[in-house]
Parts: sequence; structure tokens; C-alpha cells
Amino acid sequence: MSDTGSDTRRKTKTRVKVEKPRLYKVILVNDDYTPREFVLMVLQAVFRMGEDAGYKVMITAHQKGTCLVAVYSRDIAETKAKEAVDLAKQAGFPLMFTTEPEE
Ligand code: TYC
Repeated sequence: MSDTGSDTRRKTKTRVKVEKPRLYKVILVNDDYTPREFVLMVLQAVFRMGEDAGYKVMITAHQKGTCLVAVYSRDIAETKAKEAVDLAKQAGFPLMFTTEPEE
């Protein structure tokens, strides 16, 4: 006797859940005290921005209040934001960078 019915046995499926690591935005915040040239210097030194790109980010933050600087893994974003804020603190300026998850 042959079995013609379909095989209804459960098969165990292993689904590997791979989640992309979330990316974090570094955001430059405007203030009334930090000199424009200092902001530009920090963007160049810490975020490796060229003069033109750095100027655009600085002037956007100056005019609109904030500007996206770059997107990194959480660790890099937080380290760079801290480095930038520390440079400003050492120089006596209240310059702020914040980080937040993308999306
Ligand atoms: N607003 C500052 C000034 O007029 C310059 C500045 C720009 C400061 C951007 C912070 O994120 C900033 N001197």
C-alpha cells in the first residue's frame, strides 16, 4: 500500500533574527557665544569635514537652531559628540552636540 497523502508533519524551522545595528545622528546645536570659526574648527577636527561642508553645517545650525552633522554607530556617535563638547569646554565655550537614534 502506498501513501499518497501529503506530508503534514511539522518541520522545525529555525529563523535567525538578524537586526541591523541602529544608527545614531550627531546634531550640532546653535548657541549665542561660540565663535563661528571655532565651530568650524571642531567640525573639521572631530568629524573630518572639509571647509565647505563644515561651513554649511555651522551656518545651518546658526540659522535654524540645529543641523545634522553625520550618522554613525551609537558608540562612534557618542564618542565624537563628547570629544567635540570637551574641546569646546576646554576653550570655555558652551557648544553642544547631541546624539539620537535614526528613525
Ligand atoms: N551662533 C554663533 C555665533 O553667532 C555661531 C554658532 C554656530 C554657534 C553654530 C554654535 O552650533 C553653532 N557666534
